[in-house]
Amino acid sequence: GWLRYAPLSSSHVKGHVGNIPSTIAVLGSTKGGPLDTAVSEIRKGIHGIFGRTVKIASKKNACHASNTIIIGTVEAFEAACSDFPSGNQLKEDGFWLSTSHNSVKILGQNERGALYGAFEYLSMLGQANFSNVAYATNPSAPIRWANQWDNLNASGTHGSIERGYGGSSIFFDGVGHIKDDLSRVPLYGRLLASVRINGIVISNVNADATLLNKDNLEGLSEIADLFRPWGVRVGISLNFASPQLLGDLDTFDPLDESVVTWWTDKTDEIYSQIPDFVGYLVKANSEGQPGPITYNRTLADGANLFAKAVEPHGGIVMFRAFVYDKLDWNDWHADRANAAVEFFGDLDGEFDDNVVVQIKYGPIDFQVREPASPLFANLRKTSMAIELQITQEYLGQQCHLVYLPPLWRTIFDFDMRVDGKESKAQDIITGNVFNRTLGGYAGVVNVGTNQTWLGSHLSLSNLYAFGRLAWNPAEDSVSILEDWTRLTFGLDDGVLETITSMSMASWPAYENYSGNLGIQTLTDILYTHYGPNPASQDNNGWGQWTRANGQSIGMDRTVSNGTGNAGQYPNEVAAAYELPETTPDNLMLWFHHVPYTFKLHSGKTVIQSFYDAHHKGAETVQDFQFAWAALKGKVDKERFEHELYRLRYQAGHSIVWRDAINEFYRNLSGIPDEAGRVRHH
Ligand code: GCW
Repeated sequence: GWLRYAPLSSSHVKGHVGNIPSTIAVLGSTKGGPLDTAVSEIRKGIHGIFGRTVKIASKKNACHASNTIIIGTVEAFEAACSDFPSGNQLKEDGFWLSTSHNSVKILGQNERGALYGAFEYLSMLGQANFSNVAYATNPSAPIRWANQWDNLNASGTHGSIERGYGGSSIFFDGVGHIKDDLSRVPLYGRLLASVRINGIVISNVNADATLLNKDNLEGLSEIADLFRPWGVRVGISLNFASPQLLGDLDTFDPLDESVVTWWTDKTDEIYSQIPDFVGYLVKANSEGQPGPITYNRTLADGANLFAKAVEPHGGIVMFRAFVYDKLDWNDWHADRANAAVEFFGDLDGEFDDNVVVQIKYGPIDFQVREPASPLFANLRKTSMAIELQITQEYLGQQCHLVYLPPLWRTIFDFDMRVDGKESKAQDIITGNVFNRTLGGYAGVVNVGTNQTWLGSHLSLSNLYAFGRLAWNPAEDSVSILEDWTRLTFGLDDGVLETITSMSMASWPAYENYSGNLGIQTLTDILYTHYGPNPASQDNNGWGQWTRANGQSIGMDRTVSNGTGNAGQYPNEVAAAYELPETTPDNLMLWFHHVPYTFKLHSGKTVIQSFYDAHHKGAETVQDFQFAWAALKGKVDKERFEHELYRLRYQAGHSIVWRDAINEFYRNLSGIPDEAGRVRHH
């Protein structure tokens, strides 16, 4: 990954090596916690980058030692040394970093913060950044979690990780147990900690009740022990019907006394083994999963059941808003995009304080372009987290390079105009708009046993960027990428330039060759979620409809004539999405059903825009393989060849996409490409 600590060339370090402190003084506990990890990481990093050994200074002289890195918690610093006024600026997990004249101070609000500060310092050194800095930094929100969709049993889609494209699970053996060999776990913890992720849910939201059996809870506790030194707390997904599936109850009604007792006991059992267990993630009444609605109870009743069980232990319940029913395709007014607000809108204020509603970024399902979920603007008295997908489920499954932060930015930056005031989605998620103290980010990740972690080296920039954005959602996509590139591939300008420009071009290109104008990805949605299959969207109950016929295309989500979805947004946004005139081209077919000959703001017709975009997208990625090939000798052979293979594949597959989509709509509409590029059979 990006934690290579590769040696820097002498030209980069010239005149600076002497300024790297030769000792490290540790303030605070050193009992195998994150602070200990921070110290060994710094020693490892400086040794790797500069070939120098950093000695541990005695505690006695710590406060006044020169040529020293002082690391610890603010509390320990104040106890041992002196008041630290800047300590007041720190929130949970925050840190202070100062580097000047041979002296470095890394002070965390807690041990985890100190570890984050250590990684930040190493990130500077790894990029040959020797500048003097002095600043405090804090997370935008307390919840910064990875969600793995790992299965205990190798069922479901793609082996033992649902939507896994980087090998099988590092946690489960595929036949119902936790693995004996957990050696990848601390390495994953290290990656997560380095980008300040503080929690991980290790099991699939399509949950298996047997994770709660005695053996597996013991294994879970081993996993928690391996993540703990990295400041990563462990949680699990729950199967709502566990009291019946695993226990011997004949009900899982959340209001039934025996069910409440079952969950309370089970939760106490977990906490007796894992005192810092972070909490539960729940997918209920969605895609065949059991839930409270089975017993005519509300989703809030369901969430609060678990919230009460974890509350005495300080745990959190992440309750997913991805709840929808299959719909009648013949009903013009039916709309899956309405489901989240329909299911959750009326429950605002009904959730316990330690419940966080976890909302996918858009109203459907991780598509290449979606408007922000309207639910963000509809819950004022409920804590919320955004669910992003690092896993490239609909986005090329890690076989295509698609750098995702520019997509995420469209959501973060979107101003929902709640009560007619600025209310960007990113400020809602952090809790700032509605004054919530909990909130944050869940990133679906499919790290597996593959040596590259995700199946492709370049996909890792998305995991790195997720952490960076969860800390500060206002960060710029390019600067995150540049840091990642230098840490991953070194400081060569050509490498930096190539990877940056390719990555930044990749999501727009993927949108262009898969599905533009807000029509969704047009991938196969019935089986693989991979490759083009525009016909699969319609004529079924899944509600990812395009409503394409011979004359027209798009979902009519207007209030006046359609599904009413535009009306779920606050007034100003609703008014804009209600009319084609004020809807941006990139969401035109998301909100409007129009003829293929409809003229967009760009001046092009819908159909011509399809043709042009698909050619342009495929053309863009043809260049990637050549740009990468030009880096021969600048990237080690193994990674060079691995990526070259991937990018060549992507070039070919983009042409498959281009022709499949363009031919499909040319056949359907009977309108030829003005540029005459479409093949005629
Ligand atoms: O996007 C769909 C995926 C399912 C997934 C579901 C969800 C875990 O295709 O594989 O199930 O969303 O997010 O719950």
